[in-house]
Amino acid sequence: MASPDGAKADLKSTFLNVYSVLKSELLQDPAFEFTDVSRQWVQRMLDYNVPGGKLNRGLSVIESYKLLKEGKELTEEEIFLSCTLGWCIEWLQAYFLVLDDIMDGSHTRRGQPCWFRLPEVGIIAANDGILLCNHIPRILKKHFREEPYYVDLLDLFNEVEFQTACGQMIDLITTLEGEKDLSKYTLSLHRRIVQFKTAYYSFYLPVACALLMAGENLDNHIDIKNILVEMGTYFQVQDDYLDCFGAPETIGKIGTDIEDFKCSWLVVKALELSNEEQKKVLYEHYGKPEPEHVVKVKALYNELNLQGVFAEYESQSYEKLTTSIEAHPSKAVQAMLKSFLGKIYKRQK
Ligand code: DMA
Ligand code: MG
Ligand code: MG
Ligand code: MG
Repeated sequence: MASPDGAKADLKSTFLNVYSVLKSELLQDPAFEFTDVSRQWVQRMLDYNVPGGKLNRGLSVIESYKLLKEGKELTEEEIFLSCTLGWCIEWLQAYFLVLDDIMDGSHTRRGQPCWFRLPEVGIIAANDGILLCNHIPRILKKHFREEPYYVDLLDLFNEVEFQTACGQMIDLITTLEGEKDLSKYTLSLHRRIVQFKTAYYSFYLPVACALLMAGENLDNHIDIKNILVEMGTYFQVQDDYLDCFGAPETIGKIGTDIEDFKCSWLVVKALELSNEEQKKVLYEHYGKPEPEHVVKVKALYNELNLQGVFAEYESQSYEKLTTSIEAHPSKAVQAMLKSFLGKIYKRQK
């Protein structure tokens, strides 16, 4: 019998093979007359932005579908279709990240320069983002048009895209010059931002895809959705934490939240725990691009022991999530949600 690690590697290589298939279909798309130059551009843009991440979101569609099928052997067709939906989520992620990096003024992503930072790309990256987004309905049309759940799938992607864009909007407009007011940075604002910008597309979407493939009606699974949104919130708190305390070599990106005046979980906690003196430090130095200001903010985070506060939050979230998962009536659903949680608990990247 193959070892669990071997099975994992197999799944990943199957998944990557499906990427090559989807990519070549898009590069032969009859709706556009590709020239060699334009085909090469798209090919390079896809290879640079789509497959280089952890692939957790994409892989979890297949894993979730398997667990929902309670160990029944999947057909070739089912494997291909679940991988394809996994890639649609990775495409969606690539689309949001290409644009997010422009808007956040980031420098690196997945251990390489952000796409828009390449001198020959620059602002063309904005249109590449649009292309990535447009690829999704093309992939869905090609492979799912005949499926009974096609309309629900399109609707799901549309809804989740809209929610994510709204989350990005509130993430960005809270940082506007003239609005720079730390007193509005509360846990409830933070929750709203991260629920919309991260939780729906990163956690709910993969499982919702698996549920649709399994013939389920999503309206009957609001309880699963609620747990996944909680998990996604915890995941984005980790992202906020790693932005400051993670190792750039490990997370593949250099944090910009302090410079960008982001409503990060860290600044919200810092505000909660600060005395008047410490609050002054935050008001003076948060959201300024120069390193001397960033250093001051980081020193305050250490003084307030935010690493310890985060560790406490992390174990509490894990316990709470485990309790809600175990309250779910279906063992298959429990297994699926637990595998999801296990993947992100105490992640370093
Ligand atoms: C990212 O939030 C959210 C989306 C939808 C891309 P973020 O800017 O904190 O992400 P990152 O830290 O990866 O730039
Ligand atoms: Mg960002
Ligand atoms: Mg952002
Ligand atoms: Mg971040």
